[in-house]
Amino acid sequence: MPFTIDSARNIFPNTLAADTVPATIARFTQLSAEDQLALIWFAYLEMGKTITIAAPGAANMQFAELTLNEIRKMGPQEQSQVMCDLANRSDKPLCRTYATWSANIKLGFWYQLGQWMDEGLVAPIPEGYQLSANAAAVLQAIRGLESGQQITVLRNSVVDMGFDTSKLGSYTRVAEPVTPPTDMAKRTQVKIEGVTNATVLEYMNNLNANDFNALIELFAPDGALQPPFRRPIVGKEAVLRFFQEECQNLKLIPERGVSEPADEGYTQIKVTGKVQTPWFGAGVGMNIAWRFLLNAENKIFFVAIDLLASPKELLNFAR
Ligand code: 45D
Repeated sequence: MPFTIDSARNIFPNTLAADTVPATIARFTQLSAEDQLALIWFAYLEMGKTITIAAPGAANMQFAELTLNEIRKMGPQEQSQVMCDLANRSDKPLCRTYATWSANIKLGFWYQLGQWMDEGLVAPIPEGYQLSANAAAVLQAIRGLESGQQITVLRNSVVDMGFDTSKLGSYTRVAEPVTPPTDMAKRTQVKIEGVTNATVLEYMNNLNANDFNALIELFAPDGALQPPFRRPIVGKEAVLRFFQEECQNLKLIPERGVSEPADEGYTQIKVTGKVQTPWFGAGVGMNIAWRFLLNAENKIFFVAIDLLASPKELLNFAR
């Protein structure tokens, strides 16, 4: 039977993803806006003791600057209101602007607000703020996660704020500029124990070099990529845009894998290893699986990227 995107999603079904992440986000979303903001603040403070977040680059911040300066000029009550509006996904002009931003611009925006809250330039979380019992339980759940899962919860909560993009109608997406790929001479080559497939190796090397134009040529025209906890992104055009908007300066450190024949001359390959985000560098290594399905022409028909439930999963190649 020929593969469909839907059937491809089930290759290597024994792969255990960190489902605690979407479960925690779902509980978080149920909380009041005040609780959400206070909870992130407390989680962020605690995590800051062990991991350091990198300051976003200027290229990243220029798009949020007008909005940030607007907020800085407001009185404290108005500032708190804006932050609650974002958490409430309200239909307000500022929440609509926020919704047009890429994930990295949203993160940079909150990074700056966090600095200003710390410095007293933006209304802080009131001292002695008491979390509700539910919010305290969610914070406790976040404490129990490994750092790669914690930063994913934080990232997803930020990305979900603001007005609902699906209700925006047509709009212009705002993303940081795409930087040129790494010079050929300076590129690194990955080695994967158990995997010699050229497409998989080039996938890793091109992504590490920010060479998205070469990377996208590894995909079949109707190929798809499924990021952690998201629906597949289908078709070369959409996948390329995703790479340009959300995948600059990642560091992929694949370790090992297995390669097996599948139906219709396809090949399925599972690779596990670590990924670092530019936000935390080597400070946080996320445990990741890539599940590739390559067509008979050795093009990527489907690849899923999973955040793994535990380091133990790095060695799970059962089908
Ligand atoms: O509300 O092969 C305050 C793909 C309090 C591509 C705050 C990939 C109030 C293909 C503290 C101010 C991308 C899929 C808020 C591979 C408040 C591929 C601020 C995988 C919000 C491998 C909070 C890549 C702040 C992966 C500032 C898995 C929070 C990448 C900041 C994962 C949080 C990247 C930040 C992750 C989180 C990055 C910066 C998880 C960043 C997380």
